[in-house]
Amino acid sequence: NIQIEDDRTGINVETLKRAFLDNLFYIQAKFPKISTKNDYYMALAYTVRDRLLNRWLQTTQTYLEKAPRTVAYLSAEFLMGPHLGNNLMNLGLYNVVKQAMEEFGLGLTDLLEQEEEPGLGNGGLGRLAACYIDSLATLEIPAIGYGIRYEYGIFDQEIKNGWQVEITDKWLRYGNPWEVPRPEAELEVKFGGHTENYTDEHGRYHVQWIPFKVVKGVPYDTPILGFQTNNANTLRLWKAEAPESFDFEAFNKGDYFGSVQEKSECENITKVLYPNDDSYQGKQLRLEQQFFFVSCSLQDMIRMMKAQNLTLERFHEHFAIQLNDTHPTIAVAELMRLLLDEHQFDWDKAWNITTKTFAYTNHTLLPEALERWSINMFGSSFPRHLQIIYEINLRFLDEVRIKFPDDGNRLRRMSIIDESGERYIRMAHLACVGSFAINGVAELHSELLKKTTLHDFYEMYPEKFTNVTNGVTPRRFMVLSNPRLANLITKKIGDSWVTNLDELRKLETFLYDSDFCKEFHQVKQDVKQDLANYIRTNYNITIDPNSLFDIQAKRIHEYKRQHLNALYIITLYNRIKANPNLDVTPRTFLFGGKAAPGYYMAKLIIKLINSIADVVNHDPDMRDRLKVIFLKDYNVKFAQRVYPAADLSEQISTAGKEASGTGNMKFSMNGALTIGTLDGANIEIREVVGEENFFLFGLTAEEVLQKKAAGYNPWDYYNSNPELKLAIDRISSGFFSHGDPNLFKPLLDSLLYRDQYLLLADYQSYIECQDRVSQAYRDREQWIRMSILNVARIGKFSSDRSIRDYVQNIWKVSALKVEVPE
Ligand code: 26Q
Repeated sequence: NIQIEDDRTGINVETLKRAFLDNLFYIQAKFPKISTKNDYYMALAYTVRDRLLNRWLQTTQTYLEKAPRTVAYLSAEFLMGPHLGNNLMNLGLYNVVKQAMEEFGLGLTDLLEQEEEPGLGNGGLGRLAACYIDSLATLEIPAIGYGIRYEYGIFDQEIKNGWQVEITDKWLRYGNPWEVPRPEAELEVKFGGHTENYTDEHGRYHVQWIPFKVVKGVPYDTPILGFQTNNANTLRLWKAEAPESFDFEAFNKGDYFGSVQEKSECENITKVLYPNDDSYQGKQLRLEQQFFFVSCSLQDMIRMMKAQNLTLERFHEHFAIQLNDTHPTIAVAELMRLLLDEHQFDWDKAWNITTKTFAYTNHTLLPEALERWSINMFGSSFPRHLQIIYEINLRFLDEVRIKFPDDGNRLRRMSIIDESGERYIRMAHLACVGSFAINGVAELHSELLKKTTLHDFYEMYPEKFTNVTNGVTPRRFMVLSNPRLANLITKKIGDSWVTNLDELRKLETFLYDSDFCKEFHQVKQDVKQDLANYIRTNYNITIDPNSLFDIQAKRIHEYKRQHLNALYIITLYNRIKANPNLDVTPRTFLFGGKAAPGYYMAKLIIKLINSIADVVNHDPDMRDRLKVIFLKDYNVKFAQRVYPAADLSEQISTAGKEASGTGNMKFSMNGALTIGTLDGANIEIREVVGEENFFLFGLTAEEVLQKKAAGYNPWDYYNSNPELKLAIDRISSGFFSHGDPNLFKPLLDSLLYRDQYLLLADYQSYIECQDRVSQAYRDREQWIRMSILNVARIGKFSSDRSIRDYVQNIWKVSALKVEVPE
């Protein structure tokens, strides 16, 4: 007795099966017999998409009609991860779809594996944007994510002979069922050229920008479902295309190749994501990417207000625009230009609107990561914006002079234009001047911003500064990625923790419930077994699920100190070689992460880890007590396998360098204990989980500065610490490089002659701490209790809390519940 329902919306098993076959036939154009796994994935993706469209369109409609205050999250990166599983979970369809697929003999996990994730980001900053739009939708807050639809996302990483090799990420190869192109909503973006002045019929003076070229921006929309709500917000990503209006054929008569070339130059703008993370390069194309998506997004917002019959005088009341780092900061100048030149506002009115619209999040203190654009380059692409920025700067410096008279050095330091040599625009300064709020991403980071990088701006505008500690979504990083743990938790405390993560505290009641502890331990063992199986299948290496899984997964960077971890591995290796019967706690060291393709030292660190792995994994003296594996192509999809399986989370950056970190939160949420420095959000994690449940080591941020000021000499540590010396000598002897003493020389020279990130200073503290970890792991019952307490007390680090902080302290927006008629 099957219920007849609409094939596009029905959610019982029979209807889902019918809809699936229907999509396989009508969209993939395949019979089951000749279908590939990917055909099945696509058919299922469309089946799920059909079932979210009504929520999405109702949400769009409701927002349009009610015109609520809306958050626009501007980010050059959105590192979304796979959509299918997330959407199934949010719709509450996971189990019924799993059953439907099983009745076809298809495994849902197999189909989920097929999805090629949109890797439209580098790491922390891009993934944060993805967590935030998840929480915005779940909290039913009207919001739009604006970004770039890169044709090629972050490169795929392969490892050849121990070295990283980059492969183009062709994520759109098989089509993207989650996006909807909206060519009817295209916009135009100008580049280059010059400006002209004119006076209108009222005698008013105006400036007009005559561009050298015009590029079309086409929006591609992706629905972002909230967790079990009707609200489905939009992620709107812009693709650059050549405009037809610009008649290349006619313009370049006889020059067919020339005209095709100009077209493809337009499309280059959104061709590829820049793969640098925390180090900036002054490339013109990158600047053009930033302006392109910013201009499209601002024009889009203005258009929406027009469609709602709202006056632009109220732009700042209708939109709160968050700048995800300085990457979209040219928005300050572009909104001014739109208001001044295209909507005839006077300066003061335009500036009032602009500075009530923007809020700026800073993600880094590293000076080499602060964006600055050479005046010549900037002016050649954006002549009008350069004028506007000069004017902003003149007026700003007048303000500084009033507040701090006779302080020429301060003026030079604070100027938006760096005039110390070749002239540059300092984007962080523009962001500070143009925004009403400025925040760091963890308490320490926000304090350091006020004390160091943005100190002058803090003295100028103390009221603008706040902190919003980062958070991550427990939907993707617990419920979806670790269903065993999620089910156990729900069995004990019900399921409301998923949207109210502080409720995990209730788990503390079961701390001495031995059945619960056993089950909790069993979950961890099962998940570790899963990862071990994966590694056996994909790497042909056997690892012991009873060993301590010690994981460092993040972008490779010297400040993150993957090579400090490597020095500990070598130390353990040396100890076992010296005494093969040593009673050591078996450990499996797992690494994952990409290096920026131009970052030589980071690539050498990958080679070092792989070289150590080669030796350690094949040395019979180790008797399988030590294994080292570098897991290739770490991305969101793979991260979801990794976090649940960790016993120990490595968060070992030099204090004061990691703004926040977010992997630290994801590991801890899944019951890993942290070995970490007092850096970024580690400090706050330790505060909430309790210092007895966190392995702390290393210098503090303050001590790091003192040590450097006092004339730090790494040789002192090398010469006085025999284990450290032995570890370093192992590398320099060529022991890990088939006798070649030169291979790792650049890395060792950097450690011994400079050691910018104080590995040698922190070495002893780190290995002592690691030895405490090994001891602690032997008392498994106590370890499990520490692990449970990490989960129970991690509620603060839900991105729902972060978004509530932004809403209350910065954006001042309200939720708007969407009704969906049956
Ligand atoms: C800038 C200009 C040109 C090319 C690339 C870039 C660029 C791109 C990405 C610069 C920086 C990034 C990414 C930075 C990043 O991911 N920072 C991390 O942000 C996380 C979220 O706040 C923090 O948790 C991390 O501590 C921080 O390193």
